[in-house]
Amino acid sequence: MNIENSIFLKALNKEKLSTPPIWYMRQAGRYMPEYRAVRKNFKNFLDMCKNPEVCCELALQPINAFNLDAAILFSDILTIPDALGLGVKFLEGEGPVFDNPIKVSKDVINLPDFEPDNLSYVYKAVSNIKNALPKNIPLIGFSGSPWTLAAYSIEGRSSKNFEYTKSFIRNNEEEAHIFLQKLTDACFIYLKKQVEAGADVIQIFDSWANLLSKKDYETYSLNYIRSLISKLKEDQVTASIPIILFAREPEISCNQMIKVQADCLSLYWKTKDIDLAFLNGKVALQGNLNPEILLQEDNVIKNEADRILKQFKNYDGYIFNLGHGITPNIDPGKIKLLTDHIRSR
Ligand code: 1CP
Repeated sequence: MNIENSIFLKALNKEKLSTPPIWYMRQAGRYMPEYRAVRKNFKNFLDMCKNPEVCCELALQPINAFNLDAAILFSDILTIPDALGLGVKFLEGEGPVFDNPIKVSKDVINLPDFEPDNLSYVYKAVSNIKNALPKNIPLIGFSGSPWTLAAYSIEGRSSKNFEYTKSFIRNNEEEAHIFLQKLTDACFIYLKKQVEAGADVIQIFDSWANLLSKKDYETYSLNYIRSLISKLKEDQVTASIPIILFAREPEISCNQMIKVQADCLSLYWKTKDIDLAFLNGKVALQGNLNPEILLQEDNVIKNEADRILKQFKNYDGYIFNLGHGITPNIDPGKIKLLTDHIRSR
């Protein structure tokens, strides 16, 4: 079996399949005992990401455990801000914390150029994972969206509402756009390097799409995603690579979202009123089981999976996934149950 037989790539190409391909956002991570056994050897999470052999082992853990239809690079979206000198650390129980966040407008002007070779540990992880994977399992490379990377970089940590970020963009519109453009250029070269190293598919995570009003979403996020995708589609190296876009609860509908020309939309679990008749043939869809369902009894999980399978049954190009990442409190046994159930339908 080689990569042409991949049902994941077929679905991304909008082919109808009797059983959907399956992978899970955050499929490698703290919910797996195998992951925790490796993680305990590193104090700072980003140090672990800087070790390509370890990243390879971690990316393969869920493939070996659940026989999934796609692997995802083991890394994090915050590698780019770290490479720009913002000093990203992941402290126990705190999430990401930046030593040198963007606090005032001149911090944007003083940023160094993005040096793609600062992230060669990521490209090495990609090539290691690609070499270790079965030939028919595609590898997903990824980046954050420019907006999501800007939000963490300005706030300096995670937050519920990112109030400082919102006031920064209101008060420093010009520098905000300079920063977003810089991040867009960095994401493009970073993703291109991942493809050169062996990534078969790209996913862009706009995890903080929900912070912005409809108008601001267009201005500060979607415009830059559109520009990133068009650069990838115009470059010889990346032109034929399918692009998946995940946006968490954006103010705009899927019908509007397809304007950015992603090949597949990864649906947040709360997404309502998906206009399947309009979208069919235009874009592949991925999603969107609520990860919290995985905390419930087996029958609840099976019923909810059946409801989703029925919803997308006649859709051309459907990938089963969650509507956001697996959380650390989920029992890996539930992932096995869900995967087996979908394949048995
Ligand atoms: O201490 C630990 O063990 C760290 C936990 C962890 C892991 C396993 C973090 C910190 N990142 C990751 C890996 C990761 N992150 C992957 C590869 C693993 C896989 O998917 O199998 C990917 C694709 C990401 C992407 C990522 N990082 C996103 C986008 C997806 C999403 O969930 O919306 C985001 C927002 C991040 C930031 C981040 N990194 C880590 C945490 C805890 C967070 C979220 C912080 C917050 O709540 O704002």
